[in-house]
Amino acid sequence: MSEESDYSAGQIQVLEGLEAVRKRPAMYIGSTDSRGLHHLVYEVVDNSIDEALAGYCDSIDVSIHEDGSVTVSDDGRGIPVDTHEEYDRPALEVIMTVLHAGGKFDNKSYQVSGGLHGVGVSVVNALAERLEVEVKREGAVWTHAFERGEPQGDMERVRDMREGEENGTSIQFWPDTDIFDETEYKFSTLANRLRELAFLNSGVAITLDDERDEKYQSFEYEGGIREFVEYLNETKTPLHEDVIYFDDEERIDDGVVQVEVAMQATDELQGSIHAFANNINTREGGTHLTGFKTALTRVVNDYATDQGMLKDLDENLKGDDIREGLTAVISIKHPDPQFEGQTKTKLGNGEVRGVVESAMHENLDTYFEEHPDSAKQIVRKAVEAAKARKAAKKAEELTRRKSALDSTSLPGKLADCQTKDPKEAELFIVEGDSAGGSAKQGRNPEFQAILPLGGKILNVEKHRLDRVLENEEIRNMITALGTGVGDEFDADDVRYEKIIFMCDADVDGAHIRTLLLTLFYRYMRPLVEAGYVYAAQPPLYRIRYNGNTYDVMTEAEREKVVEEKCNGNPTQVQRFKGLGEMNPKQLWETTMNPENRVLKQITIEDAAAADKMFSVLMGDAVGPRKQFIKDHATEAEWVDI
Ligand code: 0RA
Repeated sequence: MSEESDYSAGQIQVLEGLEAVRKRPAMYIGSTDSRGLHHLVYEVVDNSIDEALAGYCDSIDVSIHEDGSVTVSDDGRGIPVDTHEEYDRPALEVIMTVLHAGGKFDNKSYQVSGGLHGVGVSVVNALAERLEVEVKREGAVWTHAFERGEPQGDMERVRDMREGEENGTSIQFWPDTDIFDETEYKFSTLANRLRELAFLNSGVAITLDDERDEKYQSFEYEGGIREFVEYLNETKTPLHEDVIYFDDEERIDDGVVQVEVAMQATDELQGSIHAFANNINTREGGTHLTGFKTALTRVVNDYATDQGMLKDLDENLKGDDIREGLTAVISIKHPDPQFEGQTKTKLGNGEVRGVVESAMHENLDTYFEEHPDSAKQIVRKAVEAAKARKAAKKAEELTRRKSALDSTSLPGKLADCQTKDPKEAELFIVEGDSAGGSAKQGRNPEFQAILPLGGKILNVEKHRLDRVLENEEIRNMITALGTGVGDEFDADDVRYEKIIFMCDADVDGAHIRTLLLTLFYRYMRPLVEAGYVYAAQPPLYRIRYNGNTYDVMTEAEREKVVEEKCNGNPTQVQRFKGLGEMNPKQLWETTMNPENRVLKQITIEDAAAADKMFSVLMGDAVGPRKQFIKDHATEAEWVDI
């Protein structure tokens, strides 16, 4: 008898199902890169979390082993081991091999269920070179192994459970190296998601043990998303001590929607609102977030009006005013969530909007009545934001050029170029008036414009747009660019499609370049995204040998030139300490002439990194600042501390 004929019709279907997963893994887990790899762990953990939500499990342990495999263990009821009638096989085998059999295979065991793709643990099995399950249940220990989804022998009853031993499930899997481009698990990636899950499911203890280099973390938060907000605000300055928190639930047609909200205002300028649905981070937002925002704006405005706090502001607070510096976590649990959007992280269920709105109205109103000090802090902060918004609006209008051809309004310090074609025109933003002078003499005036920056520009991290625009250097720059700023910003009006920061190759130069990057990232991001922003790379050394001249950027290059071009002979080396040390001709030859120069195009990641660095370095919290400096000590490209 051939092996195939052992298979029943049901088993053939199972094999076809697993084959489909292996053929198109991305359809089931999103991708086969590092994200997909990590998703395997999340999928298994989600099953344990479901068991916790059903009230049967309170600890989950994840281990990364030296051989690249991962084990997820929980103290839930254990995967059922009795015979599944339809398949006439142990339920454990059915759950591990039948697509979507998961936890819901018998008349909806659970109210709610997570899992971004909701695909179930059989998908993990199909994409694992090997997977071993151990279940403790019904007084015994049961094991079954699989390879690429296929059962290896039958489920075995290994032994009786010992006294005091708890029910539970333990799943170890080895990701299939034929499927995944990347097979190395990252501790921090797993830790971040597990921490998030522990915040979202209060009382569940989750541990992560990395046996590869003995890293270990455990997460357990009795306070749930209240503690999540405290964690997010750890490096910030809250404006009221308490974290505002409520939970509520509402019946809908097919069950109950649970709503949980936690929030706390800080003195930051950036707000951060995190919305989750069934433990999934809905980065694209959705109906729960919309309901939250609408109700927040209403409740805060009503309270502020009642308290007479909007008198010297002749309008209502806008949503953006209220959310400035606000940290919030919204978590809803729904019996049948619909995920939409590009990355399937947008909650689509229409009824949720109203559910969250009315939960907010009832609970936040009450909270404000009972905690007037916190309520007033939130309103004061929003009023301040509204005033700044109005002041900025006026300043924005001042920086707006009247028309594209109107050069009378250009700043006096700008030496403009002759061409009016933005595609050809270059603007050099130069550190220091003396280097600015050399650049003006050295440039090609046909297409190169020069704008010197006198002192340091204002730190944009610490101030809102109204204060930023009080700074003359910044106003000059925006006027020269022609784009306007804020609501008035229009990238299509840009007068130069190459905007080149030219700063000294020293600490101050790095600082100024970082400030400029932050400014562009915050207020003129489309110019960075369009690839219009560059950093000039002035040389550090000029080497002369045998009538030849070599300009080099780094110490290593200097050594290389001396070795290769000068045969290791002693050479005449000039070190440029700053742009100001180069004469106009040198500046042209080394840094400005398109034939020789090296420009570094600024990517959005560069700009975001600069922005992040400023938030941390200039923020009020000392701990994160020290940590940041430690972490980045070796890669101090933009800053020198
Ligand atoms: C199906 C049904 C039941 C539990 C589970 C699956 C289950 C799956 C996993 C995966 C990891 N840990 C798990 N724990 C449980 C319900 C069992 C019952 O009704 O007793």
